Amino acid sequence: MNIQWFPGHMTKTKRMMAENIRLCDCVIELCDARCPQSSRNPMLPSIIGNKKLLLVINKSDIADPVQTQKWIERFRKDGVMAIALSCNDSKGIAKVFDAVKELLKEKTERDRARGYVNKPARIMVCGIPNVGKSSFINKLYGKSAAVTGDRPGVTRGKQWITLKNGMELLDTPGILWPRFEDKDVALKLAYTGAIKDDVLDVEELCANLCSFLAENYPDRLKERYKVELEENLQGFEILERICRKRGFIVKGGEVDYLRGANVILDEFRGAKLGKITLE
Ligand SMILES: Nc1nc2c(ncn2[C@@H]2O[C@H](COP(=O)(O)OP(=O)(O)O)[C@@H](O)[C@H]2O)c(=O)[nH]1
Ligand SMILES: [Mg+2]
Repeated sequence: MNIQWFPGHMTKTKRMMAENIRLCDCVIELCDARCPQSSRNPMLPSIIGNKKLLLVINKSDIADPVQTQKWIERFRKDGVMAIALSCNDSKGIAKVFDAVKELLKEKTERDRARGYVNKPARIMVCGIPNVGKSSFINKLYGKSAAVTGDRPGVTRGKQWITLKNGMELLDTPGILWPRFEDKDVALKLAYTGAIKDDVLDVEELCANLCSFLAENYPDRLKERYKVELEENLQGFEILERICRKRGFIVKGGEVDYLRGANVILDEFRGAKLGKITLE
């Protein structure tokens, strides 16, 4: 989470990732179901080249299911195989393996025709910070994964883990930098916690989130914070109302916006406001 992404770092990451991807048959990119587009790194397709890509829309347990389904269809229309997953759910991993098999079907057949039977599919996982890479890898390992150790041609220190179904997984994920060139994207990433909010004005961030919620999920705000939301209420006004309702007042009767903002952001990230999608 503390990685500072500067251009030199990005170039290095890109090169290392390209080296690793060359060793794989399939790249699994994780994105956040609450903002599937904003949580992707647009550079990835260019370094994947002709390797197969599976997009796993993670954290679907805390995103709006209707929107998640729409995103899956949208990605598929764009030629990207996408599936929804939650690492907090005990099920779902079979879907991932089925999708990988489907993606690699032609390659498997080609290998077989050339006499390579049961050549293990090699997978690597990548995604921006906090998207769930470690959780996902643990889920892929399941209960009985074996470390297969270094292999010829593999960058020193790289380890392949043989999964229960025989597929091989690179044990370290590719950490992609988040997109922050676009303010709208940066805001969504900050709401979800993918960008640390100490680089942003927390009160302004929360006021923006309040505006979004008032427009798209007003009932959630009303229900959670027991506030009235008449039309055209500005983000800061909503934040103020919530603060007053919760008694976040400092000496002298001033509204403690910062405290309110931290609480609302925490509650949003913890899905206390229900399953919400930001785009
Ligand atoms: N609700 C929910 N939280 C998840 C899911 N996957 C991961 N997380 C949480 O997201 C945070 C970041 O996960 P982590 O695996 O460390 O992400 P990484 O930085 O990409 O390795 C942790 O608090 C996880 O518990 C998921 O499917 N649903
Ligand atoms: Mg991690």
